[in-house]
Amino acid sequence: MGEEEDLDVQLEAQLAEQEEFEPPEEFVEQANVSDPGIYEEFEEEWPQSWERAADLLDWDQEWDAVLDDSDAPFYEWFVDGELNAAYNCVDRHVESGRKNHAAIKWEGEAGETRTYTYQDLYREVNEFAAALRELGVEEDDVVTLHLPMIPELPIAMLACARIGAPHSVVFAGFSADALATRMNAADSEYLITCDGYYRRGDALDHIEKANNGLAGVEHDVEDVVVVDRLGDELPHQLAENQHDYAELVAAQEGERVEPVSRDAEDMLFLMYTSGTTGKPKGAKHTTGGYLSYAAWTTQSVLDVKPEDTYWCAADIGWITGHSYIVYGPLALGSTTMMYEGTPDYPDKDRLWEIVEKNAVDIFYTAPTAIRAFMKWGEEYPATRDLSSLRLLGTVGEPINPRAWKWYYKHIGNESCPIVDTWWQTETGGMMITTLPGINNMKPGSAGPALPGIDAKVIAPDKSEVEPGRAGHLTIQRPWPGMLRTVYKNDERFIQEYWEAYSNPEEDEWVYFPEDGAKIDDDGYITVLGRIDDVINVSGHRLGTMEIESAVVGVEGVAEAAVVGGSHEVKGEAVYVYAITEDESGGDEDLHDRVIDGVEEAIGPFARPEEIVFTPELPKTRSGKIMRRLLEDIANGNELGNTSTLRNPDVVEDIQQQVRSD
Ligand code: 6R9
Repeated sequence: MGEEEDLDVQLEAQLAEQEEFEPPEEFVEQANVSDPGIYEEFEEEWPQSWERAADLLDWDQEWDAVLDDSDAPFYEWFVDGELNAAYNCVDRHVESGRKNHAAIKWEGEAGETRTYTYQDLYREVNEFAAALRELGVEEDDVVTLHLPMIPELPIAMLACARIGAPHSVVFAGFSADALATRMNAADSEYLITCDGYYRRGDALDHIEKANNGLAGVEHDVEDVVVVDRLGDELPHQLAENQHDYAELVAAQEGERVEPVSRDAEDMLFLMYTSGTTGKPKGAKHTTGGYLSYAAWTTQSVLDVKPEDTYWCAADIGWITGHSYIVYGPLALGSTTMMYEGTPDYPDKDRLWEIVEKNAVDIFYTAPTAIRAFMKWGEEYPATRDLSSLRLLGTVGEPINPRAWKWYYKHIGNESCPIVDTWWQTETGGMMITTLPGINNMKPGSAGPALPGIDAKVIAPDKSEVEPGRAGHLTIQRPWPGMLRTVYKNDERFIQEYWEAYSNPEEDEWVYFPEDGAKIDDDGYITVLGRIDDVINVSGHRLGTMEIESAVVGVEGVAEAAVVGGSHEVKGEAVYVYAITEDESGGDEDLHDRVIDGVEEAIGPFARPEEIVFTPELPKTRSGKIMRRLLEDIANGNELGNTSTLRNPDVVEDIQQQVRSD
């Protein structure tokens, strides 16, 4: 072994053992936030301290009060303030002399590129806003966007924001049924979709899905706008109320639409997310609080500066893309990257090629992607020049220390801090993470709560748990980016998020995110995962109840239980245990129909990893399915005591089936 190699092995061993990492000095020197006093400042001035976030925006009307908590937990932020989100993300950068700065840099899957300067964005957002108005979209009408990662998606979001019409973006991978469910829940009468898009070189039909979805919408749909992504590759006939996006925009050439002044508390968008029951919840986010919070966390945590090329490799169809591809970076006037395709097409160095080509400064992705990169091998990033990178981030699920260190070394060249950011659809933006210019990093632990955020790990009796012990994560104070309610369901809002740990008589309100966590002596929080019936597959949040109802809907299935089993790359994978109606034990045909059923009800990303047909499900004496036990089976864990079961014999049978697959 050569000397150099020797050294490498030594360094590797050192890295494997190291539990704490300091941010590099060069990073700290240039960081947007590097004064540790910020934590104290936020405490001393709270809630006034949040003006710091709101001050990042231009307001048409200054707020009268930072926080109104008189009707908690229905908090209001920046009371009576007025602003427009599109103005803040587009116009003001044009007005301040940065109109030729790139706003969106888009890479198509097949290598085509498009760059929108702030001026280009201004033009198209105005023209599409004018088109929406002409179609009849009014302020407060919910517009559904079912689009993949093409520039028309953020443009449509901003056009909606400009005219004060809340958008509800439905991830393009969601099925026709899932689209219909969300349009029904939001009473949405407008849909923006596209003919299709590319995935690994194949043209996928999307408009068929839209049409099938529309068939399931219970109210009249006024208009559908169709972006022509595939041109001649997918010829299709538009129905009478369907319009071609490009034609609509062309017809409005040169039109300008005055941005509507929205109350700070007016809804900016709805984002449906999975919960404990089968019905997705519409998280309602506001214009003032949400946008302030997205801008502030983009600046303080992601360290984004106006001259940066910043890339969040998520999909805009999820909250991460809303806050950290669209609203945060554009509010700050930076360049935000968008990539249409998959990370391994045409080859496994695709993302690193994009970083190299665009000299990306900041890169933000999910642990599931990092685990896939690890599996593919370090040779893929090694062939590319990644020296433009300054900061790395992760989001969506816990990151194991090994993956963290791989990311640190092979992507960040041991010179980029990593922010492991814990947050949720409901929180609007990041809540628990290190500030990269201040805190040391501990692989596997997200970090302390952000300034102004009061996170505690507590036991069922509401007492704080000792450091190192597992408990429930709670947030003990409101914050500007929080959801305001579950759309059209205030009761569910209280039930899901506040009931568990609040004390309404004393007017004490505690937010419960339904995650388990532990805290260490330095106040660093390690998030352990969901404690409700939600599983996290490749960073996608899925309700097991939603999947169960899809499985039970398949002809021939009598009963089903769905749990998450751990998976090397996906984090968790979907395990289905199903009882067949005729006790036949299920065959290949039924197996395939269960897969189809799940893909139809939710989408291909929810596809079961394993389907086990069983004559019985393990149940307690009171008749409850023992999900824990099914989880242990999926994970190949030792099973504890099964004697409390009504039917202990069934366990071995199920276990054997899982093992033999
Ligand atoms: C932003 C987003 C939220 C759930 C959340 C938690 C998990 C997110 C995490 C994390 C550990 C992190 N989660 N970030 N767990 N460490 N850094 O992902 O929103 O799709 O609503 O999922 O994801 O379980 O409760 P969402």
